[in-house]
Amino acid sequence: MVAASLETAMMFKVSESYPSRGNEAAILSRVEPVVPNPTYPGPLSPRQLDQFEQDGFLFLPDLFAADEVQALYEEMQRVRDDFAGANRPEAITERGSGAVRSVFNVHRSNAVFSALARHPCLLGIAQQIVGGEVYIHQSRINYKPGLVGREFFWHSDFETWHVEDGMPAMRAVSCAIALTENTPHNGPLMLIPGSHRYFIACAGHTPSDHYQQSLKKQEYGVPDAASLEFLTRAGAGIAMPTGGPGSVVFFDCNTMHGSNSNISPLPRSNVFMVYNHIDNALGSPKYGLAPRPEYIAAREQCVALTVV
Ligand code: 6CS
Ligand code: FE
Repeated sequence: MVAASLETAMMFKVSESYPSRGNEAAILSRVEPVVPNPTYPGPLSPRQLDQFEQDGFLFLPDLFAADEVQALYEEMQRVRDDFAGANRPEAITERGSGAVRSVFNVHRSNAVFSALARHPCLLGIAQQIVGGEVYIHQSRINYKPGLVGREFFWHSDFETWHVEDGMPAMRAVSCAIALTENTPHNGPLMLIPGSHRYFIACAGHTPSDHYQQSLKKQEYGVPDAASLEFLTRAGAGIAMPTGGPGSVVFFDCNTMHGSNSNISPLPRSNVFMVYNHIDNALGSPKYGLAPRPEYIAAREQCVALTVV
């Protein structure tokens, strides 16, 4: 067993670090495998798993039935109404309008979204992709309201989670569940296929308490123009999976993604769950940064999830 655990440790020998937030931008190679154990049991077919491994994301239209999503949609409205004007830290408001932009930590604060985190469709696929037991690193509802929902500039989530949360390795996967129509007009998620194979080191030293700005408008930990052009040309351009409520995008923690502002009158509301391998728990943030709050990056009671 020692050999096996040593082999696993070597397989996930994380490079000294994925340096970032220094003086220079750089394009580095990914260390970890994208799908470490393709034989790990789960709902995805071999072809779907290959597609995820290749592109760094997988779009599953209609993963949830309409009545299931309706319940999530109604709960999402209740959460927003509860948090609107409550001045609670988990609720992030939009620049300018003050509308609710995001509510974090819903997997812990809300029974409906806590059950969603353990839904067999989501949890089973997440375990299959990362190749083991998982816990929730972060959950959030991004409301992107009509007319005032602002953009999320291009970024790799892992770049932020590695530097600001001390996430050791690329062993996490996000899923975005559409709670409203995601159309080409209301600021849907855009991803760069193949970008997950490169780590883009970003220039610029991280301000303290950066999350207080970055969750509204991220300006540090964002890729430079040359790196974005490289990724877009190296891959298949930019993908923009659109679909109705209940469609889901699973994307690797390091896939470059972003979304435009929503100038349509219709909301683009999604709930995000981030599943982290149970052996990839957060360590110390890099460069002496203070740990971010628990509602953004879970450190306590991070136990393996079981399906509901
Ligand atoms: O800083 C974070 O953890 C958040 N920021 C973005 C833009 N995406 C991931 C996550 O929600
Ligand atoms: Fe993100």
